[in-house]
Amino acid sequence: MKILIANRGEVAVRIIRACKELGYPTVAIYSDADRSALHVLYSDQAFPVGPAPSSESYLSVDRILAAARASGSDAVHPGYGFLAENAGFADACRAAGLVFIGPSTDAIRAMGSKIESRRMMRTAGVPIVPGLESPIESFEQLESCAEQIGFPVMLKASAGGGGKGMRLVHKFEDLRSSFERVSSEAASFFGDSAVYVEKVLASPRHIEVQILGDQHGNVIHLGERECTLQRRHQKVVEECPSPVVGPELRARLGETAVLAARAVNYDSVGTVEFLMAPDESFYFLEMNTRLQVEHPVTEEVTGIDIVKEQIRIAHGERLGRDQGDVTFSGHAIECRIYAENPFRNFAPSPGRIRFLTLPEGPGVRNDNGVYPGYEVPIHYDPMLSKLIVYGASREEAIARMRRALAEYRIDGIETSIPFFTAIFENENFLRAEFDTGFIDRFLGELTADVSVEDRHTQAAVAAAAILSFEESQKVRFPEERDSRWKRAGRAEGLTRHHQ
Ligand code: MV4
Repeated sequence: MKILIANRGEVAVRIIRACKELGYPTVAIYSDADRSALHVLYSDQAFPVGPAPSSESYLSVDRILAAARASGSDAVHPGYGFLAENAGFADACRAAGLVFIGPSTDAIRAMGSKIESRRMMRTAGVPIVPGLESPIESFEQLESCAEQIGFPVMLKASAGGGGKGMRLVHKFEDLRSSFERVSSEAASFFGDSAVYVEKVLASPRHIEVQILGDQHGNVIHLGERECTLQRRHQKVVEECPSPVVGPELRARLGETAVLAARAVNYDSVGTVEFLMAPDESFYFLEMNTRLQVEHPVTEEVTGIDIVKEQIRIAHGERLGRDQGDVTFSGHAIECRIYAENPFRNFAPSPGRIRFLTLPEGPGVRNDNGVYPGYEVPIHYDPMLSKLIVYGASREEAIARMRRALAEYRIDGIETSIPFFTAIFENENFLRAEFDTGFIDRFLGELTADVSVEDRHTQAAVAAAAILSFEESQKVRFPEERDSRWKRAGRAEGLTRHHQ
């Protein structure tokens, strides 16, 4: 069973590892910018699929299918991003006689429409955020809905997701312009102008449940992940379990997610996202019909290899376990390490990695996609690697993450590591007191929120902190550490000793 991985970077490496352990040969694809990427090095075969821009390579269905044909592949794993939730790609793979390692095309389609999925979920008995269940047909309809719900309201594009095509409306006067804006953005970005309105949840958390389903009607859950810490709708830190979810709430979240998955005959690895209010009420947000970036934290706590399960399920195997066999032990945390400069408003920082040593030791896992000497291309998402730690408790995991972040040495490009170092010192984070607004407030506090006379002190302290951080990260090559004289002396000593 030869598997083509239609992706790049750390996720391609992760999938190759699972295939190797299952005994399946792997085929990588690569763009012109990725000839020397790690996933190409680790695969058994590699096929070029076009120039650097992803629209001409990693998003080219025809070129990927041609590579699958040329390599004699039997199956395609889409990873995440790129074509992972593209129903047309799943169909095209299956039409070409390939196993698509993902759910049915119907499930992908149903979950691609927020309005459609809300209706399905309500019918299945899954709680949804109160609001419309059909596209807004006129401004008058929106007016009366918004009055009924009460301000603020949220306008969302049906084809949106992950924070795209969404608008918070605080007052009646802004309703019309916001509606027009979201509708036209939805039409131009997603080719679907359908928009609906819902109630705004105050201070929510983002809690998601990992699902496993097979082609024989079995569905189980692997517990929740805490993904509340996000910056511009990009997750920053993920934890398993959520520090605010106990066994009883976990069981209810899990059962609800299984209900959601069953409603679309879900037959793969997937994730049901919920918004959770401070009173622990939770509402269906969306379902991701793919493997997710943050899957490793669930793997660490359940001991289940989610990628291997996904491959087995796609080949028609039954889930090897039922809900009672799933146990949770300890605590895992993930940091997404990006090639971006947190001191320059997170600007991308592509370039050559001159030096790299990854943290190691007890409870540390790197799902890494780069190596020293590698040039980080400007063309793709700048995530380099994921640092995952495991501990018996949240406290141990946090201590381990601090230790691992301090061990991380990377030179040549800027990374988000100093940002994480600061988060793991924040009192509110340590007490697990945060909502979706945490990161913005935290970044604000780092810069503003100081009286004028304090600013100069603050600036000096920040400058000192940055300098000291950079000093600690400074790379010393082994050659530079001791002089030629010392080494020559040692060699001489050794020679003498052996004489
Ligand atoms: C919301 C919300 C509050 N109320 N919907 C943002 C991403 C998209 N998947 C849904 N999002 C939100 N929808 C209602 N009715 C707040 C957010 C939200 C958010 C959600 C999860 C994680 C981070 C977030 C940051 C800002 C807003």
